[in-house]
Amino acid sequence: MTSEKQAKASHRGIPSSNEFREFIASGWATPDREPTPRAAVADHAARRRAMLSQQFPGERLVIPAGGLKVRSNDTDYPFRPHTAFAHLAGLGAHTDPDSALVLDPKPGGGHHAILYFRPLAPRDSEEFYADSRHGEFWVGPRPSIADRESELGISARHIDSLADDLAKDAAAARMRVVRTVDPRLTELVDSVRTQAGATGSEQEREEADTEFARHLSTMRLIKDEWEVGEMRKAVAATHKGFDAMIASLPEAVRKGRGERWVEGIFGLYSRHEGNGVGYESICASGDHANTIHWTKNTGEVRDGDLILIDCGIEIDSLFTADITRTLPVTGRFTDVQRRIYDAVYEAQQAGLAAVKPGNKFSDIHAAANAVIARILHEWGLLPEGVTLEQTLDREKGGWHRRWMVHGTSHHLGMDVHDCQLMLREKYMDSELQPGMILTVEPGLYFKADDLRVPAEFRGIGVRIEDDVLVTEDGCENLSAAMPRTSQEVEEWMARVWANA
Ligand SMILES: [Mn+2]
Repeated sequence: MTSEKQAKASHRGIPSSNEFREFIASGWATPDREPTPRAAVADHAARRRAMLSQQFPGERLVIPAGGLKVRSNDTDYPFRPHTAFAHLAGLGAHTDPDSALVLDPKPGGGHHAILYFRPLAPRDSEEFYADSRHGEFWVGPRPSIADRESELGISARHIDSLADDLAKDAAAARMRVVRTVDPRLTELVDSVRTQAGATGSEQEREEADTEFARHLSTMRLIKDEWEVGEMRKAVAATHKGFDAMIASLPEAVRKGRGERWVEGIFGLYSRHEGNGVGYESICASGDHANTIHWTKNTGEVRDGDLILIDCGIEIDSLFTADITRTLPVTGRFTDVQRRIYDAVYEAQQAGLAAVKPGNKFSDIHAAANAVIARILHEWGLLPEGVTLEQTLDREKGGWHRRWMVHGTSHHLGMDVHDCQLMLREKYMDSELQPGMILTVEPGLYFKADDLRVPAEFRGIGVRIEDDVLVTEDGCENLSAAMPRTSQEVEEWMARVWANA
């Protein structure tokens, strides 16, 4: 509802005489704008809101988009709306900061959806020319109330009326807010509830809010047809970015600080194809691949290295891919690199085979891990005397996890770690259902200073990650067009370089 306050700069002067204000407000052509067409996502968002409405009958639900966060002085971080807001409003990257969606209970049941936001200020306002954070002269136009209403098919109101609207009949309706998004709006809801004499303690009300946030997160578990389509676009864009990174590898080697060069190439594609990167890109060459989330990307890319690249493009609807490929910088795996790569590939195949309705989410990890454990056992890396059965024992085993400390899968969608607020037991023990989208990403990590592995293994890290859709009878690998076997990867790289 309100962005973070920026420090005031006192050295800037804008004329403020009445003569100037009249002058700058006049002499502009009348805007000749068509009403914003209804968005393709509008019907899907309406269905999501109807589902939410059924779960919280009679309650007033407040879902903030969030506001601008100060980076330093008078500069802000790029704005990205809260995912629950984007999902339920049907807005994406073009959301205005300080927006909020309210589901207001109707007397006869159901809810009335209202988008609160800061519409475009008229040209005779001071905001137009003097507000460097919101003014049209500074940051460009915003939609009008009518624009948003026609785009989304819901009511829209000025954000300044939110406080009064929330206070109206506040005693009659229980109210919930997603607490973590907009501190000032949370504060407002808290004070309205207290003044209205809401039942329960403050702590109980906060717990009810937390449960609400969890419900919103869980709602995104099954993707509708439109969402699956968006995921396909995100994956296709990410594929293009990978092609470009492969093309850039020789230059990355030559230039030095090659990890940043590769990261930058992907960043270019992410901004051109979509809204940006879905998460900080991991461009990890050589031993850096053994840092699971290596996002510093300060290293060299050297001939003879494997470079592990884990990145995804977030498209304008905010759906993101999350794909990892591990590539030999020269275009050819060495024998030992191939051996380790093929082991991870085999584990990934086992994980993919476990993605089908009826199986549990945790079965994917179990299947991939069984392969990892078996191969590490065959390679003689488990401690002397530890059997395969022992290491696979959930309570007392786990030696093989030294070389793969992360999980194999997570849900994916508008957040790279989608549905993150689900309770852990529910997340892990849930049965896979058609419409879920998740990653399958086993890895093996042999750090340069790992004295428990043969010297030739040290400094090699491999992860392979794909994005899969659970179908009626198994799964569809949405990123199947991106080569995965060691031989296909080599052919892919040769093809990209031949066309470069
Ligand atoms: Mn991932």
